[in-house]
Amino acid sequence: MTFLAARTAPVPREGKGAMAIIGVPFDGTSTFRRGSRHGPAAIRWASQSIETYSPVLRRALEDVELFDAGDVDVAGAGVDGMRSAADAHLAALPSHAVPAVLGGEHTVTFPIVERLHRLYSDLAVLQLDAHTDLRDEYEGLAVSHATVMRRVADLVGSQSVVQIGTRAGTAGEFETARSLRFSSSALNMPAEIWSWLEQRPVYVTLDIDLIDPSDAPGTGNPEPEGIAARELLSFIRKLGGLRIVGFDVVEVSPPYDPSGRTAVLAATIVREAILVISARPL
Ligand SMILES: [Mn+2]
Repeated sequence: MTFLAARTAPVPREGKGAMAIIGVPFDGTSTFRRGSRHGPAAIRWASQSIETYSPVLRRALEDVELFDAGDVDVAGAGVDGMRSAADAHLAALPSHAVPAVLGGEHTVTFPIVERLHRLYSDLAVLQLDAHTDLRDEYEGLAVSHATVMRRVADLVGSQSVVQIGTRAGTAGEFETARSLRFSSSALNMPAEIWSWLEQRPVYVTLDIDLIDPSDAPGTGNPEPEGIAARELLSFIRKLGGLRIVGFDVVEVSPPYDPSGRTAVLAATIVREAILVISARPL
């Protein structure tokens, strides 16, 4: 099954403004409870239940060069295997295609950012997440769902990372967060952060646990006091002013939400993000 209205044909080598859905069904380092490897399939399935048209944005997915580039093959892979498989999957796409990545645990962000950082040396990363994900090491792993943003910051530079929605982490992580360009538990950014982001290519990584568990219970590590789904969607619709070169929605874990509403929300976020980003081709 493909994402709503997406074509299965290969992305044309020429052109611009194409978006490519990519699933990374990996949850190998999840510690508390696994299940996000089922995220890509659940989000694609849930997407069939929503409209292709956004009445707020007044655009439809049919207006977009949208392709579903399938899942990265991570069967039996550890973190290193996942990283090389994801990199190879991206390498097979034309560089003009904007990746729209469905996780999987948050670790899947790292190989995507690594590749985009090779294409855009001034890449900024906007993280929407309940957790800071800034540990230096976790359970013996340097690259895991709990360290992923530390590794991203090491790669692109702390001053190139903006995190919002973060409300859980260790004292040490919150200390590290002070070295980032911006870090806040709220979902608003000062004008100077917006204008800083407007001046460079941006990758957006969205951990669904940013959302309050009442709106998104299907995730591995739910955190109370979260952002409402409605608030997040209006934030996403404001991202049209940025030059977004890729994004992901990670940590949707279908086994913990028999209602399916977390996956429906994720599909809606992906639709709105695609419509906003594609309205402004790279
Ligand atoms: Mn996270």
